[in-house]
Amino acid sequence: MRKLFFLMLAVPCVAFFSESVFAQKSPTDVCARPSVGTVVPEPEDLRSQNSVLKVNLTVRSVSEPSRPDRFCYLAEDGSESPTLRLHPGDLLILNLKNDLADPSSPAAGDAQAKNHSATGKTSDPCTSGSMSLTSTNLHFHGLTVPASCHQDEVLKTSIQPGDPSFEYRFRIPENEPPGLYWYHPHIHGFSKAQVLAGLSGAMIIEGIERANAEVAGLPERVLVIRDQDLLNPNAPPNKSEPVIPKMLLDHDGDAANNGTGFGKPAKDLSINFVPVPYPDYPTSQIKIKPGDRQFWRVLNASAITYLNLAVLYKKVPQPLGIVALDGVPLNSSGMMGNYVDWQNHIGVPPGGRVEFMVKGPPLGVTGLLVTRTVDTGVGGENDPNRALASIEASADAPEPRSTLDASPKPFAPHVLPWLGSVAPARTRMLYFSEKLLDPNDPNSATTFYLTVDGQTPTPFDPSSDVPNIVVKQGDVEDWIIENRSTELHTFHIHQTHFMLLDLFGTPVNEPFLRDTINVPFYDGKTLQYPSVKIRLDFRDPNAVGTFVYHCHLLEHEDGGMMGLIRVEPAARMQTSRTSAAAPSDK
Ligand SMILES: [Cu+2]
Repeated sequence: MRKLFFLMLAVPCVAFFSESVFAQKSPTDVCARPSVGTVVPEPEDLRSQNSVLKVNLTVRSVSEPSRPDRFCYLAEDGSESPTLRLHPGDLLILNLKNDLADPSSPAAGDAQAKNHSATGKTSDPCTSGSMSLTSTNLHFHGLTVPASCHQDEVLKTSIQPGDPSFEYRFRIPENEPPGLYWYHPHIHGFSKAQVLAGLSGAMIIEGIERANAEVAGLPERVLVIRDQDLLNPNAPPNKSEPVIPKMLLDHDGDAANNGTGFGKPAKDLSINFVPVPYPDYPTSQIKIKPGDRQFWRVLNASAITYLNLAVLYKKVPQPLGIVALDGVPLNSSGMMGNYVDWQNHIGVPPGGRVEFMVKGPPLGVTGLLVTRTVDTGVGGENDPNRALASIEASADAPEPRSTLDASPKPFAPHVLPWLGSVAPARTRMLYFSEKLLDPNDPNSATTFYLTVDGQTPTPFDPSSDVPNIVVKQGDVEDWIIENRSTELHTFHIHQTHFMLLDLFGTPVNEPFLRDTINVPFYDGKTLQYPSVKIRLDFRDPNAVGTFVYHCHLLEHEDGGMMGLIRVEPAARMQTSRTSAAAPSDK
């Protein structure tokens, strides 16, 4: 009840918010962002034509005094972070130009670019591996496309300022599930800074109405929720908050979780770039026709913020009909008919996506899209209750730009047996852990580990080519992932999806797929560490290659909470097995 009490107060708070404090006017148009309190804009849609989507994106940045740095993906039409829309089987050709300048030294980017051309030497972006705040690359989160250069390779691929435009070119697999995916940089050590500053965009594989006819004909709305450094870091919490929050900082320098659901958040949130800043959270606006049924496709593109979304009308949580998680329809096992999971709140970890049906409020009622608090553990960041958008019903509200096909042709049934029915080739154990530089100082620097049981905990080493795990393409594996730290982590693996089997050792009934999963924090009391057990699918030949699994809290990933996996072609595995160096592949 206490949570709802706060949310009731969130709307009146808008009246107290002072224009001058939150003024967003920028002296420059580079990476321009909408103002606080404005209508949530729809990202521009770039759609494939004749089975090809050709996109030119430029990565730019701007640094201004007393504002968080802004980085952006700029399309040729001037739009930022467009939504890339393709069908299974379509070809994506994305040319990425790096125009980044180092925010800590405004001229540095230019200087670097000049050096580059002056020496005439450009390192090959495919093999450079040179990663800095001004290097960039792209990860296509959720897609099962090969981890090779110009496709979805992030270990060596690094594009520098001054490099010519870099071409990403791959075909969306015919069997890629329809749903919400996303693109973002994956520069080791700098992912958090780049994503916090705004580098992320949605990608939609079309045809979800062909997978689940319940959403056929619905207007669709893409909502990208990002986090950013606090606009008002020194402001005290709003007086309406019912508890006095602790103002402690955690070892990462963010507001520490105080477990109350209130207080200063570690980061501000924005929704389609409309900021909703602490401490008053003046809401952005979503306009909708009264009672209109819509399909909302929500991406948590935050670097470190967990979401727990709810829609409230007259303070009552509304039913949200979940159709897909992490880009995969919930009914993709083929055994569930037009399954819809009705919930009144939905947790979305950093990197996760949720796609659900929601009905607009009746005329005269203004609803709220909120995120409820997430308890991230004593070592975690504070993710308090806060409003994101007001949902305003009006008869003349414009329809969203895009509507799903009203009479879809169903997809052909899957060729491969459902993952849940395949026996795993082996079971592995991994664990998240953290180590303080000074065990007696909780605010000292932390090293982050994601370790295969039996190996020595080591932060991810980008210069090492030795995989922690070697898998044979065609296999299905079960992994148990423990959390031995006092904060929540989100496991993510590239190139494939997985199914959740157990939580805390108790089986769960989840006949669907994810690509991010929370692993609950250790509270120091239980006899066993919290764990999840997942079943991973390495049957797709596109998964062959070397790629990563990691925590999707980007400061953890940047800090070393990442491991290397090599998926070997089914045939080669037989001959190279004796020489395989991977310690885990016993
Ligand atoms: Cu983590």
